[in-house]
Formats: sequence, structure tokens, C-alpha cells
Amino acid sequence: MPGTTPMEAILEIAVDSGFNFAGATNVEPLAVFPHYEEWLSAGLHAGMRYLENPDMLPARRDPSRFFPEAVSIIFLGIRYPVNRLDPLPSSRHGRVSSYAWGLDYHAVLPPAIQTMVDRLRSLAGFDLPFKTSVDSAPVLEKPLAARAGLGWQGRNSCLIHPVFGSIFFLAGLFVPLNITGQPDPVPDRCGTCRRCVEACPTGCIRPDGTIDAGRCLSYLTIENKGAIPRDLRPLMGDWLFGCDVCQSVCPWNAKLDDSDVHPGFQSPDAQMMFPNLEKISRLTKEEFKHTYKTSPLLRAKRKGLLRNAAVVLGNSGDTGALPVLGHMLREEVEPLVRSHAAWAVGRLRAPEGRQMLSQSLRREEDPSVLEEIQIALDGAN
Ligand code: B12
Ligand code: SF4
Ligand code: SF4
Repeated sequence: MPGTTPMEAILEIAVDSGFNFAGATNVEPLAVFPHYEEWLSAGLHAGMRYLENPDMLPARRDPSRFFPEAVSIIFLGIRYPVNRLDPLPSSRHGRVSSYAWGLDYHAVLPPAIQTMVDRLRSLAGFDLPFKTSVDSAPVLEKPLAARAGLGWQGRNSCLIHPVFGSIFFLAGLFVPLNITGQPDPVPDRCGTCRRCVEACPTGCIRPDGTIDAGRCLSYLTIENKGAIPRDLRPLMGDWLFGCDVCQSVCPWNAKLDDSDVHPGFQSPDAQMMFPNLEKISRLTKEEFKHTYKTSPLLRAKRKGLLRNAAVVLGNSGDTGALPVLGHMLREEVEPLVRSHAAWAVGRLRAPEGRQMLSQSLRREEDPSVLEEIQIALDGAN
């Protein structure tokens, strides 16, 4: 592309391939890595053991270890819809993070990256080797993308682009191309704003702008495969899967228009934004896999999603949810789900709930469920 700089040419290819913006950085070690180690030593990564894997720490510190042939990392941003926190259709529905309203990024990003690489190869004139990092690779994507000039890390820890806000996925493309010129860093523009800190339902945004993952609803409802700590269940409110509060309240996302969001991430129907919890509670393993085969909700697994549905029903304050919860308590095969259903029944504080719990106490055999039933009975009415 005559007359354009390498970065301008890359940006054009990125946009043609389906991304919204792009930047590039070198593979020098990350100056902020010690803060990552501090975060790990404080145990703020909760149950995500892969983040502390000693074999992967060198690449997190020094991105050249991730792909030794790389000279530059092209960071690509691809937007998903903004969650405006619209009211639920009814108290029998739950709320899903907007990153999960459409297809899983595993279905959308690889073909977009492949198009990008094909175009880069024809531009470079050789069979360019490359390696990608999207979420699960041992790469600290936000600080590296900030170094690529794509934005600053806000108080909520997300990378905020001055034009595209923070509602996007990042993908890193490691290439042996020298994309010259280090961009100027985007200065921190959070200023005196603290909206995310004040709005976070569990207060898990720390003063240094990192997250206490063990209290973050995104972790608790998706990554966490066990019980949700009892004291945090009421704070989940209506969040069935993920959480967008700290980004939805951010002024940098207020004026975004979703017309240029990739079609794969647009919501096909309201059922994905606000799933019906009764339907979820009755999904068999096969139905669950079939319903969510292309959706990020698959990651929570059936038992995680039903566990979350029980908590949301318990938080609804609607005793009309008791028959659904009673069904879970009686018929559900997973003890994790029955135990959260017991909690939810107790939380609704109704005489018929107490009766349900007493009946289950006589029938139940799993010690973890029995414990929850007993606690619920002690606390109910
Ligand atoms: C683990 C993880 C999570 C965890 C922990 C979140 C977190 N903030 O750390 C959980 C499960 C909670 C999570 C949630 C979400 N995640 Co996530 N997550 C990741 C993952 C895999 C690693 C992040 C990580 O390394 N965290 C460790 C902490 C320590 O890093 P950090 O907060 O960036 O801290 C750095 C700086 O703050 C700095 N620093 C810290 N202290 C100090 C002090 C000083 C003085 C200085 C100078 C610097 C400094 O150094 C730190 C180390 O680099 C990345 C993908 C990746 N490979 O990078 C995606 C990623 C960050 N997640 C992403 C998304 C989309 C989400 C959610 C929005 C999903 C949802 N709606 O449910 C939420 C957002 C919640 C939030 N507010 O962060 C996107 C973010 C895109 C963006 N615009 O920023 C990423 C990049 C995935 C991707 N490829 O698109 N996530
Ligand atoms: S995703 Fe939700 S729980 Fe997690 S930090 Fe943001 S507002 Fe808090
Ligand atoms: S809500 Fe305010 S403080 Fe939080 S990330 Fe956005 S601008 Fe920064």
C-alpha cells in the first residue's frame, strides 16, 4: 500500500478483517510484571491456578518467550455490545454479560485472525509465521495492549480505548515483522471518577486498580466450579452469567453505538440476554449442550449455570419462584445445584419454603446439601 505507514496498512487490514482497531508494540519485558506477582502472592486470583503456573510466568513477564521468533505484537480490538442494564422481562429471568449474548469468541476470532494473517502474508510477500494470544495464552494482554497505544487501564482494571471504550475483546498477533515506531502511551483519563468502584456489587475493585477475583461476579458465576460463598450470593442480584456493572457505568462507554459491533456478537434474541430461569432449571445435560453449543455460557457447565439460576431466583424476592426451586431441590441430580436451591428457598422466607426444606431434610443424603438445608431452616422466617 504505497504512501501509508506499516501501522496504517495494518490498521486497514485489521478493519477489513472484522476488527475495530489495532496497534503494535515490541516484545520487550513488561515493566508492570512485579505487580502481577504481588497480585498472585496476595491470592487475588482465587481458584484460577493456571495464572500462577511457574512454567508460564516467564512468558507473562517477557512476551518474547511466548513466541521467540516475534519482533512485534499486533494488538487487535473487536467490540461486543454495550450492556445498558435494561430491566429484566420478569423476576423469573436472569441477566447475562453482553460478551455472551452472541457467539463464543472462539467461533468469531480465529477466522478473523486468519483473514488478517492471509492479508499480511500477501503484503509481506512471504509465508509469515505467527502465534496468537486470545484470553487463555500466558500473556498479560491489557498492559501490552496499553503499550501498543490502545488505551489505559481504568480503575476497573479494563483497558479503555479513548474512542471505543472498554467493551471489546483483545487478540494479540505475534509476528516476526518490525513494525517501527513506539506509540505514545494514552494517559490515564479516569481522573477523579470512581463510578465503577462505587457501583461494583461486591466491592472487589481494589485501590490499585486490580480486582479481587474471588469476589468478582464474573469469576464467581463463570470460572468458579464450586459453591458460591454464602455471603456473596445476595450480592449476585440478578446476574446469571458474568457481570458488566463496572463497565456499564463507565462514562467512556456511555455514548458507544453498537452498529459496528461484529454480527457474531450481536444478540440473536432476548432469550440470550435474559434467559428464563425456569427453563434453565429443567435443562438436561444434552439439552444444555445443544442450547449453548455456540455460546460462552457453555463454559459455566450445566451445573454452574443451574447453581447460578437458583441463586438469582433466591434473590428475586418473588415467592412465585418456590415451585421451580422446590423442583430443583427434589429432582436435581447435582448436589451443588440442590444446595444452592436450598439456600434460595431459605432466602425467600415463606412458610411453604420452610415446609419444602423440612421435607428435603428427611430425604436428602448428601452432607453438603444437608448442611445448606439446615442453615436455610435456621434462617428461614
Ligand atoms: C484472569 C482474567 C479475568 C479474571 C480477573 C480479572 C482481572 N481484572 O484481573 C476475571 C475472571 C475476574 C475476569 C473478568 C473479566 N474479564 Co477477564 N481476563 C483475565 C485474563 C485471562 C488475565 C488477566 C490478568 O492477568 N489479571 C491479573 C491482574 C493483576 O492484571 P491487571 O488487573 O491487568 O493488573 C496489571 C495493572 O493493573 C498493573 N498494576 C497493578 N497494580 C499496579 C500498581 C502500580 C503502581 C502500577 C504502575 C501498575 C499496576 O500491573 C498489573 C500486572 O500486569 C485476561 C486475558 C489475558 N491473557 O490477559 C482476560 C481479560 C482481561 N478479560 C476480559 C474481559 C472482557 C473480562 C470481563 C469484562 C468479562 C465479563 N463481563 O464477565 C470481566 C471484567 C472484570 C474486570 N473488571 O476486570 C478482557 C478485557 C478487555 C478489556 N477491555 O480490558 C481480557 C483482556 C480477555 C480478552 N482477550 O479480551 N477476567
Ligand atoms: S465485573 Fe462486576 S463484580 Fe467484577 S469488578 Fe466489575 S462490577 Fe465488580
Ligand atoms: S468508571 Fe470512571 S473510574 Fe471507573 S474505569 Fe470508568 S472512568 Fe475510570
